[in-house]
Amino acid sequence: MSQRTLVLIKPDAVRRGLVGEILARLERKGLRIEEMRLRTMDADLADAHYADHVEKPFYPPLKEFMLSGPLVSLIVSGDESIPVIRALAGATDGRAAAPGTIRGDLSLSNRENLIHASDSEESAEREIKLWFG
Ligand code: FUP
Repeated sequence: MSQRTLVLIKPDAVRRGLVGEILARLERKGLRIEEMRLRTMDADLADAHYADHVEKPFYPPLKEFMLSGPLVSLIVSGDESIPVIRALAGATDGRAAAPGTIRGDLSLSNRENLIHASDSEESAEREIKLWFG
């Protein structure tokens, strides 16, 4: 079943010149880029995007990181794209993520972990609305 999902290529990836590498992995998998935009997040969007995390102790430094520079927001579609991209991204903590995944190959951090991808159909719908209206 084809699904649409929200992907963010985070500020660390933009700074490190890894946008092309990450896009290439999504494209080579056979996923389709429907929308793509370079932008810098603002505080209100961060609070809305991370509504589940705003009360957590790691949120202030996470917010600072997410606002620290431009990121690439995308709508990506494809068969089962939500679980497929979560698998390509790997575990949250780059130090623990499996080799072969984006985070496992390219991140050594639990915060600066290069990519966000919606974790369910409900969050994909909510996040696509937030980022693309
Ligand atoms: P994920 O779904 O893998 O992106 O991870 P979560 O939704 O659990 O967390 C969202 C973001 O919060 C992560 F991408 C990175 C950040 N985070 C931290 O900075 N510290 C933590 O201990 C956990 C998550």
